[in-house]
Amino acid sequence: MREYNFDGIVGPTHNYAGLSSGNVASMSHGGQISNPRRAALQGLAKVRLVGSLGVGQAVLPPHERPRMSTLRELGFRGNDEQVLARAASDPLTGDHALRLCSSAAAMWTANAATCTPSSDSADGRVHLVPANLTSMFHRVLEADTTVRVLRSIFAAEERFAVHDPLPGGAHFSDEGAANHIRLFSPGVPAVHLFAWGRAAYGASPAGGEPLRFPARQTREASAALARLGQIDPARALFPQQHPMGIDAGAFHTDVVAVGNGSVLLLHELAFVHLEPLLEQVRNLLGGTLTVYLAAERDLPVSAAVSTYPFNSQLLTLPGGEMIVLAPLEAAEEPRARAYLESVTTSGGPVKSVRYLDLRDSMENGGGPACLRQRIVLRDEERKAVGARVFLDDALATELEAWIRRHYRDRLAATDLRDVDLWRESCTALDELTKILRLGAIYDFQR
Ligand code: SUG
Repeated sequence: MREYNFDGIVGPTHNYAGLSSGNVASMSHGGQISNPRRAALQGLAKVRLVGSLGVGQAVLPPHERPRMSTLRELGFRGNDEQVLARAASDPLTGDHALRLCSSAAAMWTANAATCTPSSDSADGRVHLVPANLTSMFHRVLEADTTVRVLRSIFAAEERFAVHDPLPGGAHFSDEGAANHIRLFSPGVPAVHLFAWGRAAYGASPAGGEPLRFPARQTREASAALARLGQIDPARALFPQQHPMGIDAGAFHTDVVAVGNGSVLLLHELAFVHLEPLLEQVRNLLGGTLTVYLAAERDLPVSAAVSTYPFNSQLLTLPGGEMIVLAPLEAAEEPRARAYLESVTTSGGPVKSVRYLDLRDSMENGGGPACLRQRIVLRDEERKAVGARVFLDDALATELEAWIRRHYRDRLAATDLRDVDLWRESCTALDELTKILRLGAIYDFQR
């Protein structure tokens, strides 16, 4: 069994549209000029680094944007050029629809799906539930393409189950693996934490509700994910995201917690009723749980939200020790840096930390952990994948050349209406599906 980090390639329309209420970085950078090429190269540099550490690495493609089919569904008519022009200047809503339909947010593949490894599912298959992302309209648009991408990659049905996204709109609002933590320790079956921020039915949750920002994931969605993954109910826990954490900008669990093996890094405002939860996890793991808990007085949650020390990749290296890949912003915040240093100098399994420049993704609220979907595969499962998505030097070189050939280095809000941007993106993505051997996954290819 090996963990593969499936990173989302940053799309050609990466831009700052200020779309995500409750995501402080997205809200504060709205309107800024973006540099899609630099953003994509930063992402690729991380992919290369993880691959060079001997950790499993793969990629997932961007989605087509602007999403022309959605603009047409919203009533913008005419040829491509006219649709874009009309969506950019609606008398009532201005360019909002165009901004919603142009987001490159599919790059944050932690939100693409929730995955259960075959070792943890009752039927012995790998289960993938593409996230419906119904909390944010610009992200709802990802689900159908994600289904096509995952069904193309994980096509062998005797080994992989790629489910439909959860039905039912807001009641089953699912944000994917950003709210899922899988912990394990040798000799005991894995434990799954499916976190959620609000209850769609019944009395309001014991831990209270956020007042300022929306809670995205519902308890009902989390319960469905555990069922679909066929996880032993005795090993699935459903902690509530702390409403004070959400109100401070921790819209996903992975903004304030990260786990790997039997190691958990988290902020005290990650979950409500934290002590009993950790006790339960420890018992389920046979006593072996190492927790690095950051207290609010040492590392305020606002600082964790603005610098993302927990939105790190906590990786096991081939030699068995662990490394933290954190964003550069966390190195620049003394309390975040001190926290991560305390983890690596504690004598525990985490031996080192590396800081990465992912600023262009960070400015939309996406750190190292957001950019990747963790998929654990057995050797024979990996071999059953026909697509060319697993990283090697040749693929990295081709992807870099592809980015340099097709991506712009400057994008303002007014560029989104440019029909040439749409055409360039289609040309690029069409080429990418050939590089990655994915077949026809985009509307414009069908
Ligand atoms: O859903 N940002 C994303 C960031 C997702 C981060 N993912 C995880 N934490 N796993 C979001 O809020 C901003 C787009 C904009 O404003 O242009 C955005 O969608």
